[in-house]
Amino acid sequence: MLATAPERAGLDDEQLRGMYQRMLTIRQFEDRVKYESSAGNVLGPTHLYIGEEAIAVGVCTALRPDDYITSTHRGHGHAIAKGCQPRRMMAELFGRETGVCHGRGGSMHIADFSVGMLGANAIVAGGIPLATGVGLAIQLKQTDQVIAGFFGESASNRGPFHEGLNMSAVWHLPVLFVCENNQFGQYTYASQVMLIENVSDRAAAYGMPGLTVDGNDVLAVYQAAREAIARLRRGDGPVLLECKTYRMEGHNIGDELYYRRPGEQESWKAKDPIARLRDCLQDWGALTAAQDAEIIADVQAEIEEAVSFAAASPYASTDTIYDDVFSSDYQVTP
Ligand SMILES: Cc1ncc(C[n+]2csc(CCOP(=O)(O)OP(=O)(O)O)c2C)c(N)n1
Repeated sequence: MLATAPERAGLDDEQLRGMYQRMLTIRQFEDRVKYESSAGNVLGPTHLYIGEEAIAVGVCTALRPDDYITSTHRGHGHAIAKGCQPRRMMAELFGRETGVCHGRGGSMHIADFSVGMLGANAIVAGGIPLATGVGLAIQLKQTDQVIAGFFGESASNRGPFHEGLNMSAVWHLPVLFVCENNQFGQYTYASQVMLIENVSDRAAAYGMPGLTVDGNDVLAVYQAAREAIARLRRGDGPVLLECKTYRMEGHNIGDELYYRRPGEQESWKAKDPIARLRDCLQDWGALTAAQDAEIIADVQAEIEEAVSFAAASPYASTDTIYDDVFSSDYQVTP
């Protein structure tokens, strides 16, 4: 069942505007990545998060700075929501030395341990066992940190999902499993490859709570995540949170979307998570027209600066290309 959040979810005006700004930052970052990719400046395959911003921001707002996340091939939004700098991410996508992984990782391997972003992952469901392992590490260290592991609904059809959830449940690990159900697995409708409507139903098989929320409602996501995280910090074990949304773009940049049903994208545009939050904030008197214009201008300036920074940065030198890729003990024979 879709859960809904009570108005404002206990957040003050500034916190609500902060969520709005982070969602806009993700949207503008992604719009610009699409443009820069067509201009030939972004290296490697790239998957956009447009339309799914409420999930990353809702969950990460409920986390503490010292908590962790794992991510997916569609990970730019998770990274920004957890605190990665857009300029260092853009530089990473441009393959530059100033990138968050010194230009060696690219879009699908962004990681920034300084903010608890433990890594995007090109292997579908690859982040799930990692999140489980981090949950075990937290438990052994006896801190009250938690980890949120993001993944798509198609990942829940793979073995690591089932192993990760079972092990986490048995050991009561502090892992929030966040399923982003955007209704597609690459070029296939999820409904063609799974016969259940809600991925959250799978939680029952492992004896953990499962919940489905409207993934285009940032406050519903935030509230569900906050309650789940409180449970994790008490040591009561993991939760599976499914957020229903829609992938507004193709699977990757360049996907021509020949398989998408006509009219579908347009109907989801009416549920755009950013416009929806903005309308609510305006209704509640939490966002004046002047504040909105200022936030939009700030975000635009930040993304513009990120591109300038990336474009002006040097590519990694071939002399150091293996640095930060292999351990210093590992001998690479050219
Ligand atoms: C183990 C594995 N199998 C297949 C692929 C190819 N692949 C990349 S993304 C993707 C679909 C993933 O769908 P989902 O998990 O729902 O995430 P979404 O792309 O919708 O965010 C597939 C099949 C892969 N990267 N890894």
